[in-house]
Amino acid sequence: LFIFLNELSWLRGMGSDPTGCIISVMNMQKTFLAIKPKAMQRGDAVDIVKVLEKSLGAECVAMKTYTPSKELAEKHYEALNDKPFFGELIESFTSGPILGMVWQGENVVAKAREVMGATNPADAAEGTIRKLFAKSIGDNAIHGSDTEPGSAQREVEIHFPASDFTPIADPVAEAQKLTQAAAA
Ligand code: DAT
Ligand code: MG
Repeated sequence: LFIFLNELSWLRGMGSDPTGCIISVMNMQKTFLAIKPKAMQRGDAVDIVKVLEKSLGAECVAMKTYTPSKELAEKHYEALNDKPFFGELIESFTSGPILGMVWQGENVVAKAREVMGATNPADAAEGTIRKLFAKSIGDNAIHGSDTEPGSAQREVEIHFPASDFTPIADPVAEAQKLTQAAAA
């Protein structure tokens, strides 16, 4: 299998690096996820990261807390700037610290959307993060990149420019540490 994959990568002109080849064949992806300010304020960040770790089957490769600037929020939500709720959305996203994360794994963009649940928590399936932690469509606990091509990569670049992505051994402990520091 290994030799076959390596040949395939060569045929596609992707070079002969076996790791790069397997990653491309397996559809390895990164996605940007963020615990939103209101969920942070309710103290739900660590419990949400527990769900991600348990259900996503992926690795967290970057995590930080920060309060998004208006400029960052407007860039992040650029595609929605003609919506009637855009003002509220920006105000809410910039209202306090978020826990921004990059998760990496096989098909992780779509998997994260599944684990998050529907945008409106009234429509979210049982066991999803939004079913468990969201209060309303405007207070829906978590952001995750959508599956439009290029969307996740764009958001990773906006929120984590020039980062070297290294697996975090214990994302739950890291979230605990960061959220305590942000609250202090
Ligand atoms: P998602 O966050 O599931 O990707 P989206 O990209 O369509 O959903 O919208 C971004 C955020 O905007 C969403 O998480 C909450 C807010 N939002 C969406 N539709 C809304 C609405 N009808 N009223 C108020 N806020 C809304
Ligand atoms: Mg979206």
